[in-house]
Parts: sequence; structure tokens; C-alpha cells
Amino acid sequence: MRDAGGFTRRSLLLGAAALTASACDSSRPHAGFLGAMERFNLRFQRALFDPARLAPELPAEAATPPGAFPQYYISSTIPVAPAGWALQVGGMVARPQVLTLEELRLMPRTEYRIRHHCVEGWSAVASWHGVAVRELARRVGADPRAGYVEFRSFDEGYWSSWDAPSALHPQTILAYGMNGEPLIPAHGAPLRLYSGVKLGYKMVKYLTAVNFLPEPSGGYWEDRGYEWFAGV
Ligand SMILES: Nc1nc2c(c(=O)[nH]1)N[C@H]1C(S)=C(S)[C@@H](COP(=O)(O)O)O[C@H]1N2
Ligand SMILES: [Mo]
Repeated sequence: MRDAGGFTRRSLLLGAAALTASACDSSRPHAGFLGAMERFNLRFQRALFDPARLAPELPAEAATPPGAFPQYYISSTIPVAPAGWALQVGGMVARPQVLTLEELRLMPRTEYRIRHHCVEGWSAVASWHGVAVRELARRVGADPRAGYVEFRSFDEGYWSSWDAPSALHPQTILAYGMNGEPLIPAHGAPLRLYSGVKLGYKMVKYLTAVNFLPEPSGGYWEDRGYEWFAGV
């Protein structure tokens, strides 16, 4: 997509991000503020980033070579899932549930190969497979009035909250596999969020819980000044 100035929307975004954000592992002082401006901003972003738009699927040749896909976690060592790990699903839902990986694997499977965009400026390509968040929402009977979805993890409490249209986008999945293989710990095992509609830091790895909420609950980087919506 090109605007009148001839820049792609993505290069503008990544350029802006590069100016303001030095790295995912450095904190920035000014936090976002709530209120009228924030609501205006959300409306504006929803118009700019059509929540129904699909990220382009890429051919196998486009895949980043094995081992070259960067790996991020805020813990000092690779986070390891607690024994008896299961995903808690709650908040504004009719049927709160605790789901094992086996139960998630039995749900409808979504798989795609798309490009990952980190706010630091790098991008990489892999295929991901898992269950769509909207399948999960259906299973637990999420209240349609829940406008936000929060994702929490066992990586030092890393978390993010999303607008419901982006969370329920068909390409937003709870991924348990990458490049046709089970997800490895460095990339968020046993379960991570993946999506074609958000920047990397919104895609929480090492998931523990998914909560459907009436209000957004910030996020690890979002509370350190990174943009909350972070659409791609
Ligand atoms: N739990 C957790 N999730 C996380 C992060 C993290 O540090 N901890 N980093 C985020 C960032 S900044 C990016 S770019 C992606 C990177 O995913 P990858 O490590 O599989 O490349 O994970 C995101 N999810
Ligand atoms: Mo990132």
C-alpha cells in the first residue's frame, strides 16, 4: 500500500519506530496517556489498520533459514514451562476453562507463513500453526461486550492486551508449532500468540492465561511507552 507521498505505510511505521524506540530491551520514559486522545487514537488506528485485512502468505522459499529467526525473552535464561502447564481462559466468558496442550491441539488448526515485524526494525519469515483465538472465544462463550483480550505469560510476567477485533482476526492464533515442528522453548513453548496484524512485542510467548476484558490492561512494553495498538 502506498500513500500520496510514495512511502509504504509499513516503512513509515518502522521508520517512526526506529526513531523513537531503540530496542525491545531498553525502556523509554514517556508512557501513553488515557482518555479522549487515546480513544481518538484507537478509532484512527482501526480505520488505518483494517482488522479484516489478511497478511500476505509467503512461499516456502521466503522462510528465514533455521536458527536465523531472532529469539526474545525478558528472563535472563530461556523460560521453562511449569510442570503440569495448562492454559487458563477466563474473564467475561460463559465457561471459564483450563485447557491442556492436547485439548488445544484437538481444536481446529490454522497454519500460515507470514512475515514477522519487530519494532526494532528487523523482520523474519516462518510458518506457524495453532488454534485461532476466535475458536477459543467460541469454545468458552466469550461475551461480545468484552472489547479487549489480555494475554499473560510465565516469562517474568510479560503480558499484552489487545483490542478484540485484532484478537479475533482469523490469523491471530495460539501457536504450538513453528515451521511444521512443535514450538521450541526459545520461540515460546508450549504456547505463544502469533498474528499477522500486530508488531512482534504484542505476540506474547510462554502463555499462561487469556482473559476477555471490558477494558485494556496495558502491557509490558506498552507500559514502558511503546504504542498500545501496534498494528502492522
Ligand atoms: N513472553 C515474552 N513474549 C514476547 C517477548 C518477550 O520478551 N517475552 N518479546 C516480544 C518481541 S519484542 C518479539 S519481536 C517477539 C519475538 O518472537 P521470537 O522470539 O519468536 O522471535 O516476541 C514477543 N513476545
Ligand atoms: Mo520485538
